[in-house]
Amino acid sequence: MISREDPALDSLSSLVERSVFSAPVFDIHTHLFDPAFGSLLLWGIDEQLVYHYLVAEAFRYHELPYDAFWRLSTRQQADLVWKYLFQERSPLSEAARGVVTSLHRLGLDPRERDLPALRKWFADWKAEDFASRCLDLAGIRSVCMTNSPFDDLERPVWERGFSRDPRFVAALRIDPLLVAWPDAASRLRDWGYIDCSDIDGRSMDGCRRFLVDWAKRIQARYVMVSLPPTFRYPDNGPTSQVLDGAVLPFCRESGLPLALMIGVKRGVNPALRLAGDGVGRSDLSALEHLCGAHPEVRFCATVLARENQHELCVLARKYRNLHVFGCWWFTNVPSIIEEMTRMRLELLGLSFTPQHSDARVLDQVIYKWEHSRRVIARVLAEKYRDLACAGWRVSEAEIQQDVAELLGGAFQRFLGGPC
Ligand code: HDL
Ligand code: ZN
Repeated sequence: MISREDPALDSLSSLVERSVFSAPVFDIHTHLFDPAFGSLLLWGIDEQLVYHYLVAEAFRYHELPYDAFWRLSTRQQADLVWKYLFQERSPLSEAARGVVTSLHRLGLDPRERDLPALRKWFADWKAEDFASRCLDLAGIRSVCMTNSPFDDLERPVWERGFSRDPRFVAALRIDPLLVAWPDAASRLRDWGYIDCSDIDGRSMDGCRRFLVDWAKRIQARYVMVSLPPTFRYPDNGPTSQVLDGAVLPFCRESGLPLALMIGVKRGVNPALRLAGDGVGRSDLSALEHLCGAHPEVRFCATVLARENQHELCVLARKYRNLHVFGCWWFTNVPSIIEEMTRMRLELLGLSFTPQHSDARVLDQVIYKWEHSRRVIARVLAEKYRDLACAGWRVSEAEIQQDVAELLGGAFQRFLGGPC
């Protein structure tokens, strides 16, 4: 047995950090788009500054009425965020520090506080070149988009067709089907899939045809939905009915996993628009019932409340058709990433995916992965040290194999093959 202070372990942390920082990542959930989507792919300093995390934070420092802010141009909104979060005080929050990290890794010095000069630097880039630059700096080999047929800007691009950038894979996002059936039904009726919005055999057959068509069109890797803390399953409501009538049969027949993101309270402060969503503690018995009642369906899950994280890990130990992923949204901060990753390693070994970026702006992948890799490396080194003290020393090759599992390998296997 060796002690934690054994000098032989000194090199372990740097070896683990080197392995984590050099491993290519499969970023399994983002809001980025293939450059073929044009302006839907957000990038550059102004888009970074008007990221809804930063807009919400900046509102805490000014009295501008919400509507007055929203009437400003993107550039004017960015000027305000820059003033309140970067000029008048230190950018200490995770999202503000992220802007600093991304600019620094792109070779820019944000300390110059010269927003016009930053804007000029970004203006010289083309989107597809900048995409390659950001993915290279972030060490990303594959990005999973969030693709919703209900998005009126995105749908026409898919319907027109385009040659795909192989680095950008698709996930079929279906929230309206499960949380706003009446609205979804009227769209499905417009598109000729159903002729009546009652939830019955006919409409559910139409809904399954819609899922088959769109999963094929976008070559979806999985199906995804975000659900409120009040989500219950089974119950007599439309969510359970559409799950049982269409979504679960489709996932069973297609073999596509269903990714559930549970715990979001949409529109807690509607005046903040995209920044106005909140978090609630969920009853994970709904997930327990889903995994138990449908053993032939594969479920991925991430939950938004810190209080739900331990029971999610325990649930994953009960059901091998449940894959835990990411530190979603309000848990995507170093203090909670560290706590969650340590808990998951201790309860699930390497059978989970510790992180996804959830990036909305291309530049963000640089900071989101830099910050998360640092935390994951720190926790992993601690667990390898514990393992060494128990009498098991790992080789560099074994560390690299474990890290590849965590940064996309385990998820790819759960998906059923290469992404
Ligand atoms: O529903 C989701 O996919 C969330 O990630 C929301 O898009 C949220 O606004 C977000 O960007 N979180 O990081
Ligand atoms: Zn998201």
